Amino acid sequence: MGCGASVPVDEENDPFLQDKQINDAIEQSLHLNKANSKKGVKLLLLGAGESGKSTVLKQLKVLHKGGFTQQERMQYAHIIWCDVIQSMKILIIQARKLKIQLDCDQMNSYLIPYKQCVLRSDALTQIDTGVAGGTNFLNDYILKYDEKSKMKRKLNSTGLVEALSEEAARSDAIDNDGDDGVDVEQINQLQNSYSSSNLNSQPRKELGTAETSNGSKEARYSRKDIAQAIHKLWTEDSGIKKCFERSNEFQFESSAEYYFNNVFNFADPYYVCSDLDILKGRIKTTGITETNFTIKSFQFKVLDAGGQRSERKKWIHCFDDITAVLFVLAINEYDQMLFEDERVNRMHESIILFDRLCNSKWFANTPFILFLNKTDLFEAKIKRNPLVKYFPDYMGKSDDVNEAINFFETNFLKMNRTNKPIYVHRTCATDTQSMKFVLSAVADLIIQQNLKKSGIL
Ligand SMILES: Nc1nc2c(ncn2[C@@H]2O[C@H](COP(=O)(O)OP(=O)(O)O)[C@@H](O)[C@H]2O)c(=O)[nH]1
Ligand SMILES: [Mg+2]
Repeated sequence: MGCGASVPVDEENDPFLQDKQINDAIEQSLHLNKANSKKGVKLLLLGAGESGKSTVLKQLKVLHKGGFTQQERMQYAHIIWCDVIQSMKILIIQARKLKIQLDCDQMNSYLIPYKQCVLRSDALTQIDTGVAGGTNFLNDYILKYDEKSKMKRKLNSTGLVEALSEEAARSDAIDNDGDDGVDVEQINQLQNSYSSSNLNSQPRKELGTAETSNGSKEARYSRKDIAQAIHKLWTEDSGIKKCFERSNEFQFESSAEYYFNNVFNFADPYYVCSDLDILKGRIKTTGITETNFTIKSFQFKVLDAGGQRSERKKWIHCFDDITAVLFVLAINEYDQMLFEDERVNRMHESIILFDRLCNSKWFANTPFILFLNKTDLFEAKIKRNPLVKYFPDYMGKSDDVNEAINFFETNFLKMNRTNKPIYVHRTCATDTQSMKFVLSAVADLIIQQNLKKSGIL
Protein backbone atom coordinates (compact mmCIF):
# COMPACT_ATOMS: atom_id res chain seq x y z
CA MET A 1 0.00 0.00 0.00
CA GLY A 2 2.14 2.81 -1.26
CA CYS A 3 1.87 6.33 -0.19
CA GLY A 4 0.70 7.64 -3.47
CA ALA A 5 -1.46 4.73 -4.25
CA SER A 6 -4.94 5.81 -5.00
CA VAL A 7 -7.85 3.71 -4.00
CA PRO A 8 -10.50 3.72 -6.69
CA VAL A 9 -13.85 4.90 -5.23
CA ASP A 10 -17.05 5.10 -7.17
CA GLU A 11 -18.36 8.64 -7.63
CA GLU A 12 -21.46 8.03 -5.61
CA ASN A 13 -19.47 7.37 -2.48
CA ASP A 14 -16.80 9.98 -3.00
CA PRO A 15 -17.14 12.28 0.04
CA PHE A 16 -15.42 15.11 -1.78
CA LEU A 17 -17.82 14.93 -4.70
CA GLN A 18 -20.76 14.67 -2.32
CA ASP A 19 -19.60 17.82 -0.51
CA LYS A 20 -19.20 19.58 -3.81
CA GLN A 21 -22.68 18.63 -4.91
CA ILE A 22 -24.14 19.89 -1.65
CA ASN A 23 -22.15 23.09 -1.99
CA ASP A 24 -23.34 23.58 -5.55
CA ALA A 25 -26.94 23.04 -4.50
CA ILE A 26 -26.61 25.56 -1.69
CA GLU A 27 -25.00 28.08 -3.96
CA GLN A 28 -27.65 27.61 -6.56
CA SER A 29 -30.34 28.07 -3.93
CA LEU A 30 -28.66 31.16 -2.57
CA HIS A 31 -28.39 32.50 -6.06
CA LEU A 32 -32.05 31.80 -6.74
CA ASN A 33 -33.02 33.26 -3.40
CA LYS A 34 -31.00 36.37 -4.10
CA ALA A 35 -32.63 36.74 -7.48
CA ASN A 36 -36.04 36.16 -6.00
CA SER A 37 -35.63 38.50 -3.09
CA LYS A 38 -34.33 41.10 -5.51
CA LYS A 39 -37.45 40.65 -7.58
CA GLY A 40 -39.54 40.46 -4.45
CA VAL A 41 -42.73 38.61 -3.84
CA LYS A 42 -45.89 39.74 -5.53
CA LEU A 43 -49.21 39.73 -3.75
CA LEU A 44 -52.31 40.42 -5.79
CA LEU A 45 -55.43 41.78 -4.07
CA LEU A 46 -58.61 40.67 -5.81
CA GLY A 47 -62.31 40.69 -5.01
CA ALA A 48 -65.50 42.54 -5.88
CA GLY A 49 -65.86 46.30 -5.49
CA GLU A 50 -66.11 47.56 -1.89
CA SER A 51 -65.02 44.23 -0.41
CA GLY A 52 -62.11 45.89 1.44
CA LYS A 53 -59.06 45.42 -0.81
CA SER A 54 -57.81 48.98 -0.50
CA THR A 55 -58.42 48.91 3.23
CA VAL A 56 -56.07 45.92 3.50
CA LEU A 57 -53.49 47.89 1.55
CA LYS A 58 -53.99 50.87 3.89
CA GLN A 59 -53.34 48.60 6.87
CA LEU A 60 -50.09 47.48 5.27
CA LYS A 61 -49.18 51.15 4.93
CA VAL A 62 -49.98 51.80 8.60
CA LEU A 63 -48.03 48.75 9.74
CA HIS A 64 -45.07 48.75 7.35
CA LYS A 65 -44.71 52.09 5.65
CA GLY A 66 -45.01 54.72 8.35
CA GLY A 67 -48.72 55.41 7.78
CA PHE A 68 -50.28 58.25 5.85
CA THR A 69 -48.94 61.61 4.73
CA GLN A 70 -50.35 64.89 5.94
CA GLN A 71 -51.76 65.49 2.48
CA GLU A 72 -53.57 62.15 2.45
CA ARG A 73 -55.03 62.95 5.85
CA MET A 74 -56.41 66.26 4.57
CA GLN A 75 -57.70 64.76 1.35
CA TYR A 76 -59.65 62.12 3.21
CA ALA A 77 -61.15 64.75 5.51
CA HIS A 78 -62.60 66.45 2.44
CA ILE A 79 -63.84 63.25 0.93
CA ILE A 80 -65.54 62.13 4.10
CA TRP A 81 -67.13 65.55 4.54
CA CYS A 82 -68.70 65.21 1.09
CA ASP A 83 -69.70 61.62 1.79
CA VAL A 84 -71.40 62.45 5.04
CA ILE A 85 -73.60 65.08 3.35
CA GLN A 86 -74.31 62.80 0.43
CA SER A 87 -75.12 59.87 2.70
CA MET A 88 -77.69 61.83 4.71
CA LYS A 89 -79.31 63.05 1.49
CA ILE A 90 -79.53 59.47 0.28
CA LEU A 91 -81.24 58.39 3.50
CA ILE A 92 -83.88 61.12 3.20
CA ILE A 93 -84.61 60.35 -0.43
CA GLN A 94 -84.58 56.59 -0.03
CA ALA A 95 -86.87 56.79 3.01
CA ARG A 96 -89.48 58.41 0.79
CA LYS A 97 -89.00 55.76 -1.89
CA LEU A 98 -89.34 52.98 0.66
CA LYS A 99 -92.36 54.74 2.20
CA ILE A 100 -90.67 55.11 5.55
CA GLN A 101 -92.19 58.00 7.42
CA LEU A 102 -89.65 60.65 8.32
CA ASP A 103 -90.21 62.91 11.31
CA CYS A 104 -88.66 65.76 9.31
CA ASP A 105 -91.41 65.37 6.69
CA GLN A 106 -94.21 65.88 9.21
CA MET A 107 -96.02 69.23 9.25
CA ASN A 108 -94.59 71.65 11.81
CA SER A 109 -91.74 69.32 12.72
CA TYR A 110 -88.81 71.13 14.33
CA LEU A 111 -86.59 68.96 12.10
CA ILE A 112 -87.80 70.52 8.82
CA PRO A 113 -85.10 73.25 8.70
CA TYR A 114 -82.40 70.63 9.30
CA LYS A 115 -83.73 68.51 6.47
CA GLN A 116 -83.80 71.53 4.15
CA CYS A 117 -80.26 72.44 5.12
CA VAL A 118 -79.00 68.97 4.19
CA LEU A 119 -80.94 68.74 0.96
CA ARG A 120 -79.83 72.17 -0.20
CA SER A 121 -76.17 71.63 0.57
CA ASP A 122 -74.13 70.46 -2.31
CA ALA A 123 -71.41 67.98 -1.45
CA LEU A 124 -69.15 68.78 -4.36
CA THR A 125 -69.08 72.54 -3.78
CA GLN A 126 -67.67 71.75 -0.37
CA ILE A 127 -64.35 70.58 -1.76
CA ASP A 128 -61.53 73.04 -1.48
CA THR A 129 -59.05 71.91 -4.13
CA GLY A 130 -56.28 73.93 -2.53
CA VAL A 131 -56.45 72.16 0.80
CA ALA A 132 -57.41 68.86 -0.76
CA GLY A 133 -54.25 68.98 -2.79
CA GLY A 134 -54.61 68.66 -6.48
CA THR A 135 -56.89 67.84 -9.31
CA ASN A 136 -56.12 64.17 -9.91
CA PHE A 137 -57.38 63.29 -6.53
CA LEU A 138 -60.52 65.31 -7.11
CA ASN A 139 -61.21 63.77 -10.48
CA ASP A 140 -60.97 60.31 -8.97
CA TYR A 141 -63.41 61.35 -6.34
CA ILE A 142 -65.90 62.88 -8.73
CA LEU A 143 -65.94 59.62 -10.66
CA LYS A 144 -67.69 58.16 -7.68
CA TYR A 145 -70.55 60.63 -8.00
CA ASP A 146 -70.75 60.54 -11.74
CA GLU A 147 -74.52 60.50 -12.01
CA LYS A 148 -74.33 61.42 -15.66
CA SER A 149 -72.60 58.40 -17.05
CA LYS A 150 -75.66 56.36 -17.81
CA MET A 151 -74.37 53.03 -18.84
CA LYS A 152 -75.59 50.28 -21.02
CA ARG A 153 -75.70 47.40 -18.65
CA LYS A 154 -74.44 44.36 -20.43
CA LEU A 155 -75.82 41.15 -19.07
CA ASN A 156 -72.52 39.50 -18.45
CA SER A 157 -72.37 37.03 -15.61
CA THR A 158 -69.13 38.28 -14.09
CA GLY A 159 -67.79 40.88 -16.44
CA LEU A 160 -64.31 39.41 -16.00
CA VAL A 161 -63.44 39.36 -19.67
CA GLU A 162 -65.99 41.62 -21.27
CA ALA A 163 -66.42 44.15 -18.57
CA LEU A 164 -68.94 46.93 -18.75
CA SER A 165 -67.87 50.04 -20.56
CA GLU A 166 -68.93 52.55 -17.96
CA GLU A 167 -69.71 52.73 -14.28
CA ALA A 168 -73.29 52.45 -13.16
CA ALA A 169 -74.79 55.68 -12.03
CA ARG A 170 -76.13 56.23 -8.59
CA SER A 171 -78.81 58.39 -10.06
CA ASP A 172 -81.73 56.68 -8.43
CA ALA A 173 -80.14 57.24 -5.06
CA ILE A 174 -80.26 60.99 -5.58
CA ASP A 175 -83.71 61.82 -6.78
CA ASN A 176 -85.04 65.04 -8.14
CA ASP A 177 -87.24 66.66 -5.57
CA GLY A 178 -88.17 70.21 -6.38
CA ASP A 179 -89.75 71.00 -3.02
CA ASP A 180 -86.56 70.49 -1.12
CA GLY A 181 -84.31 72.09 -3.65
CA VAL A 182 -82.54 68.86 -4.62
CA ASP A 183 -81.81 69.14 -8.28
CA VAL A 184 -79.98 66.35 -10.04
CA GLU A 185 -79.31 68.62 -13.00
CA GLN A 186 -77.52 71.05 -10.70
CA ILE A 187 -75.30 68.26 -9.44
CA ASN A 188 -74.56 67.24 -13.00
CA GLN A 189 -73.70 70.78 -14.01
CA LEU A 190 -71.41 71.05 -11.09
CA GLN A 191 -69.66 67.84 -12.00
CA ASN A 192 -69.18 69.07 -15.53
CA SER A 193 -67.69 72.28 -14.26
CA TYR A 194 -65.10 70.21 -12.42
CA SER A 195 -63.78 68.67 -15.61
CA SER A 196 -60.01 68.27 -15.63
CA SER A 197 -59.49 71.16 -18.06
CA ASN A 198 -60.90 73.85 -15.84
CA LEU A 199 -60.38 72.54 -12.35
CA ASN A 200 -57.58 74.91 -11.51
CA SER A 201 -59.29 77.92 -12.99
CA GLN A 202 -62.48 77.50 -10.96
CA PRO A 203 -63.13 80.77 -9.19
CA ARG A 204 -63.46 80.20 -5.47
CA LYS A 205 -66.95 81.05 -4.29
CA GLU A 206 -67.33 83.61 -1.58
CA LEU A 207 -67.89 81.89 1.74
CA GLY A 208 -71.43 82.22 2.96
CA THR A 209 -72.92 83.01 -0.42
CA ALA A 210 -73.86 81.04 -3.48
CA GLU A 211 -74.85 82.19 -6.90
CA THR A 212 -78.31 81.14 -8.02
CA SER A 213 -79.10 80.46 -11.65
CA ASN A 214 -80.25 84.08 -12.21
CA GLY A 215 -77.04 85.47 -10.82
CA SER A 216 -78.39 86.71 -7.48
CA LYS A 217 -76.79 85.62 -4.23
CA GLU A 218 -78.50 83.70 -1.49
CA ALA A 219 -77.45 82.66 1.98
CA ARG A 220 -75.42 79.46 2.15
CA TYR A 221 -75.20 77.16 5.09
CA SER A 222 -71.96 77.06 7.00
CA ARG A 223 -70.23 73.72 7.54
CA LYS A 224 -71.22 73.96 11.18
CA ASP A 225 -74.91 74.39 10.22
CA ILE A 226 -74.74 71.39 7.93
CA ALA A 227 -73.00 69.25 10.55
CA GLN A 228 -75.61 70.25 13.12
CA ALA A 229 -78.41 69.39 10.71
CA ILE A 230 -76.92 65.96 9.95
CA HIS A 231 -76.39 65.28 13.62
CA LYS A 232 -79.99 66.24 14.47
CA LEU A 233 -81.49 64.08 11.74
CA TRP A 234 -79.22 61.16 12.60
CA THR A 235 -79.92 61.23 16.33
CA GLU A 236 -83.51 62.51 16.48
CA ASP A 237 -85.39 61.40 13.37
CA SER A 238 -86.63 57.84 13.94
CA GLY A 239 -87.39 57.45 10.22
CA ILE A 240 -83.75 58.10 9.31
CA LYS A 241 -82.65 55.28 11.60
CA LYS A 242 -85.26 52.95 10.11
CA CYS A 243 -84.08 53.80 6.63
CA PHE A 244 -80.47 53.20 7.65
CA GLU A 245 -81.46 49.72 8.90
CA ARG A 246 -82.72 49.00 5.40
CA SER A 247 -79.69 50.42 3.63
CA ASN A 248 -78.96 47.01 2.11
CA GLU A 249 -81.85 47.83 -0.26
CA PHE A 250 -79.99 50.68 -1.94
CA GLN A 251 -76.40 51.74 -2.59
CA PHE A 252 -74.94 53.20 0.55
CA GLU A 253 -71.45 53.82 1.96
CA SER A 254 -70.46 51.06 4.41
CA SER A 255 -68.90 53.58 6.77
CA ALA A 256 -71.76 56.10 6.81
CA GLU A 257 -72.62 55.36 10.43
CA TYR A 258 -69.05 56.20 11.43
CA TYR A 259 -69.19 59.44 9.42
CA PHE A 260 -72.49 60.49 11.04
CA ASN A 261 -71.18 59.75 14.52
CA ASN A 262 -68.12 61.93 13.91
CA VAL A 263 -69.70 64.58 11.70
CA PHE A 264 -68.39 67.56 13.68
CA ASN A 265 -64.78 66.49 13.11
CA PHE A 266 -65.24 66.32 9.36
CA ALA A 267 -67.05 69.67 9.30
CA ASP A 268 -63.86 71.41 10.40
CA PRO A 269 -62.13 72.49 7.15
CA TYR A 270 -58.73 72.07 8.79
CA TYR A 271 -59.44 68.67 10.27
CA VAL A 272 -56.61 66.18 9.81
CA CYS A 273 -57.87 62.59 9.61
CA SER A 274 -56.76 59.94 12.07
CA ASP A 275 -55.66 56.51 10.82
CA LEU A 276 -59.09 55.12 11.64
CA ASP A 277 -60.85 57.89 9.68
CA ILE A 278 -58.77 57.01 6.63
CA LEU A 279 -59.43 53.30 7.06
CA LYS A 280 -63.14 54.06 7.18
CA GLY A 281 -63.01 56.46 4.22
CA ARG A 282 -63.31 55.32 0.68
CA ILE A 283 -61.93 56.44 -2.63
CA LYS A 284 -62.93 54.10 -5.39
CA THR A 285 -59.85 52.45 -6.89
CA THR A 286 -59.54 52.75 -10.63
CA GLY A 287 -56.75 51.01 -12.50
CA ILE A 288 -54.08 49.07 -10.66
CA THR A 289 -51.84 50.49 -7.98
CA GLU A 290 -48.53 48.91 -7.04
CA THR A 291 -47.05 49.51 -3.58
CA ASN A 292 -43.72 48.22 -2.32
CA PHE A 293 -43.18 47.15 1.26
CA THR A 294 -40.32 45.59 3.15
CA ILE A 295 -41.77 43.00 5.48
CA LYS A 296 -39.50 40.71 7.52
CA SER A 297 -36.58 41.70 5.25
CA PHE A 298 -38.47 40.63 2.15
CA GLN A 299 -39.51 42.93 -0.66
CA PHE A 300 -43.26 42.77 -1.16
CA LYS A 301 -45.03 44.20 -4.16
CA VAL A 302 -48.74 44.54 -3.43
CA LEU A 303 -51.06 45.08 -6.37
CA ASP A 304 -54.47 46.57 -5.68
CA ALA A 305 -56.98 46.61 -8.49
CA GLY A 306 -60.36 48.29 -8.85
CA GLY A 307 -62.98 45.60 -8.20
CA GLN A 308 -66.02 46.70 -10.12
CA ARG A 309 -66.87 44.97 -13.38
CA SER A 310 -65.57 47.75 -15.58
CA GLU A 311 -62.21 47.49 -13.81
CA ARG A 312 -61.74 43.75 -14.10
CA LYS A 313 -60.62 43.74 -17.71
CA LYS A 314 -57.42 45.38 -16.45
CA TRP A 315 -56.67 42.58 -14.00
CA ILE A 316 -55.20 40.24 -16.55
CA HIS A 317 -52.26 42.62 -17.06
CA CYS A 318 -50.92 41.78 -13.64
CA PHE A 319 -51.68 38.06 -13.46
CA ASP A 320 -48.14 37.05 -14.36
CA ASP A 321 -45.58 36.01 -11.78
CA ILE A 322 -47.85 36.33 -8.74
CA THR A 323 -46.64 34.67 -5.54
CA ALA A 324 -50.07 34.61 -3.91
CA VAL A 325 -53.57 35.93 -4.51
CA LEU A 326 -55.42 37.54 -1.65
CA PHE A 327 -59.13 37.37 -2.41
CA VAL A 328 -61.22 39.69 -0.27
CA LEU A 329 -64.89 38.85 0.28
CA ALA A 330 -67.28 41.12 2.15
CA ILE A 331 -69.42 38.53 3.92
CA ASN A 332 -71.92 41.14 5.11
CA GLU A 333 -73.03 41.71 1.53
CA TYR A 334 -75.24 38.62 1.34
CA ASP A 335 -78.33 40.87 1.23
CA GLN A 336 -76.99 43.62 -1.05
CA MET A 337 -77.06 44.22 -4.76
CA LEU A 338 -74.15 45.28 -6.95
CA PHE A 339 -73.39 48.96 -7.41
CA GLU A 340 -72.90 48.33 -11.14
CA ASP A 341 -75.98 46.13 -11.65
CA GLU A 342 -78.73 46.30 -9.09
CA ARG A 343 -80.25 43.02 -10.22
CA VAL A 344 -77.27 40.98 -9.07
CA ASN A 345 -76.71 39.93 -5.46
CA ARG A 346 -73.19 40.87 -4.34
CA MET A 347 -72.47 37.51 -2.73
CA HIS A 348 -73.53 35.63 -5.87
CA GLU A 349 -71.20 37.86 -7.88
CA SER A 350 -68.32 37.12 -5.52
CA ILE A 351 -68.97 33.37 -5.68
CA ILE A 352 -68.79 33.39 -9.48
CA LEU A 353 -65.74 35.62 -9.44
CA PHE A 354 -63.90 33.45 -6.93
CA ASP A 355 -64.75 30.30 -8.89
CA ARG A 356 -63.36 31.79 -12.10
CA LEU A 357 -60.17 33.08 -10.54
CA CYS A 358 -59.39 30.16 -8.27
CA ASN A 359 -59.79 27.66 -11.09
CA SER A 360 -58.21 29.73 -13.83
CA LYS A 361 -55.08 28.52 -15.60
CA TRP A 362 -53.29 31.67 -14.51
CA PHE A 363 -53.37 30.62 -10.90
CA ALA A 364 -53.16 26.85 -11.26
CA ASN A 365 -50.27 26.71 -8.79
CA THR A 366 -50.68 30.02 -7.03
CA PRO A 367 -51.77 29.80 -3.41
CA PHE A 368 -54.95 31.64 -2.53
CA ILE A 369 -55.60 33.47 0.68
CA LEU A 370 -59.26 34.19 1.34
CA PHE A 371 -60.26 37.02 3.66
CA LEU A 372 -63.81 36.68 4.91
CA ASN A 373 -64.00 40.39 5.59
CA LYS A 374 -66.37 42.83 7.29
CA THR A 375 -67.08 40.33 10.06
CA ASP A 376 -68.10 43.25 12.34
CA LEU A 377 -70.83 44.38 9.95
CA PHE A 378 -71.83 40.77 9.32
CA GLU A 379 -72.29 40.14 13.02
CA ALA A 380 -74.50 43.19 13.40
CA LYS A 381 -76.53 42.43 10.30
CA ILE A 382 -77.23 38.74 10.66
CA LYS A 383 -79.35 39.34 13.74
CA ARG A 384 -81.78 41.57 11.90
CA ASN A 385 -81.72 40.04 8.42
CA PRO A 386 -81.64 36.21 8.41
CA LEU A 387 -79.15 34.58 6.08
CA VAL A 388 -81.62 31.87 5.09
CA LYS A 389 -83.76 34.49 3.33
CA TYR A 390 -80.98 34.90 0.77
CA PHE A 391 -79.28 31.49 0.98
CA PRO A 392 -82.07 28.93 1.47
CA ASP A 393 -79.61 26.05 1.92
CA TYR A 394 -78.26 27.60 5.12
CA MET A 395 -79.38 25.23 7.89
CA GLY A 396 -77.67 26.85 10.86
CA LYS A 397 -79.13 29.02 13.57
CA SER A 398 -80.12 32.46 12.34
CA ASP A 399 -78.20 34.33 15.02
CA ASP A 400 -75.11 32.11 15.19
CA VAL A 401 -72.35 34.20 13.63
CA ASN A 402 -69.78 31.44 13.74
CA GLU A 403 -72.02 28.93 12.03
CA ALA A 404 -73.01 31.46 9.40
CA ILE A 405 -69.38 32.32 8.59
CA ASN A 406 -68.56 28.58 8.44
CA PHE A 407 -71.31 28.24 5.86
CA PHE A 408 -69.60 30.70 3.52
CA GLU A 409 -66.16 29.32 4.27
CA THR A 410 -67.22 25.77 3.37
CA ASN A 411 -68.97 26.91 0.22
CA PHE A 412 -66.00 28.91 -0.98
CA LEU A 413 -63.52 26.11 -0.24
CA LYS A 414 -65.73 23.67 -2.13
CA MET A 415 -65.26 25.68 -5.28
CA ASN A 416 -61.55 24.88 -5.46
CA ARG A 417 -61.10 22.29 -8.22
CA THR A 418 -57.30 22.51 -8.14
CA ASN A 419 -54.77 20.97 -5.79
CA LYS A 420 -53.60 24.24 -4.36
CA PRO A 421 -54.37 25.12 -0.79
CA ILE A 422 -56.65 27.99 0.19
CA TYR A 423 -55.85 29.72 3.45
CA VAL A 424 -58.80 31.39 5.12
CA HIS A 425 -58.84 34.31 7.59
CA ARG A 426 -61.83 36.03 9.14
CA THR A 427 -61.11 39.72 9.13
CA CYS A 428 -62.26 43.16 10.03
CA ALA A 429 -60.00 45.15 7.72
CA THR A 430 -60.60 48.45 9.50
CA ASP A 431 -59.25 47.09 12.80
CA THR A 432 -55.49 47.65 12.88
CA GLN A 433 -54.80 45.49 15.94
CA SER A 434 -56.40 42.34 14.57
CA MET A 435 -55.03 42.98 11.08
CA LYS A 436 -51.51 43.17 12.46
CA PHE A 437 -51.70 39.47 13.37
CA VAL A 438 -53.50 38.39 10.24
CA LEU A 439 -51.12 40.24 7.93
CA SER A 440 -48.10 38.92 9.78
CA ALA A 441 -49.36 35.35 9.27
CA VAL A 442 -50.01 36.12 5.61
CA ALA A 443 -46.49 37.55 5.18
CA ASP A 444 -44.97 34.41 6.79
CA LEU A 445 -46.96 32.21 4.48
CA ILE A 446 -45.94 34.13 1.37
CA ILE A 447 -42.28 34.16 2.37
CA GLN A 448 -42.43 30.41 2.91
CA GLN A 449 -44.09 29.90 -0.45
CA ASN A 450 -41.38 31.97 -2.07
CA LEU A 451 -38.62 29.97 -0.41
CA LYS A 452 -40.27 26.75 -1.50
CA LYS A 453 -40.54 28.05 -5.04
CA SER A 454 -36.87 28.95 -5.09
CA GLY A 455 -35.89 25.55 -3.72
CA ILE A 456 -34.65 26.71 -0.32
CA LEU A 457 -37.28 24.82 1.65
N1 LIG B 1 -66.90 48.11 9.15
C1 LIG B 1 -66.03 47.67 8.24
N2 LIG B 1 -65.81 48.41 7.14
C2 LIG B 1 -64.91 47.95 6.24
C3 LIG B 1 -64.18 46.74 6.42
N3 LIG B 1 -63.35 46.58 5.36
C4 LIG B 1 -63.54 47.65 4.57
N4 LIG B 1 -64.48 48.48 5.09
C5 LIG B 1 -65.01 49.72 4.52
O1 LIG B 1 -65.62 49.39 3.27
C6 LIG B 1 -65.45 50.44 2.33
C7 LIG B 1 -64.87 49.87 1.05
O2 LIG B 1 -63.57 49.41 1.29
P1 LIG B 1 -62.42 49.46 0.17
O3 LIG B 1 -61.19 48.94 0.82
O4 LIG B 1 -62.37 50.78 -0.48
O5 LIG B 1 -62.99 48.38 -0.86
P2 LIG B 1 -62.38 47.93 -2.28
O6 LIG B 1 -63.31 48.49 -3.31
O7 LIG B 1 -62.42 46.43 -2.26
O8 LIG B 1 -60.98 48.47 -2.39
C8 LIG B 1 -64.55 51.48 3.02
O9 LIG B 1 -65.38 52.52 3.49
C9 LIG B 1 -63.93 50.72 4.19
O10 LIG B 1 -63.70 51.55 5.30
C10 LIG B 1 -64.47 45.96 7.60
O11 LIG B 1 -63.93 44.88 7.82
N5 LIG B 1 -65.39 46.49 8.46
MG1 LIG C 1 -60.21 49.75 -3.81
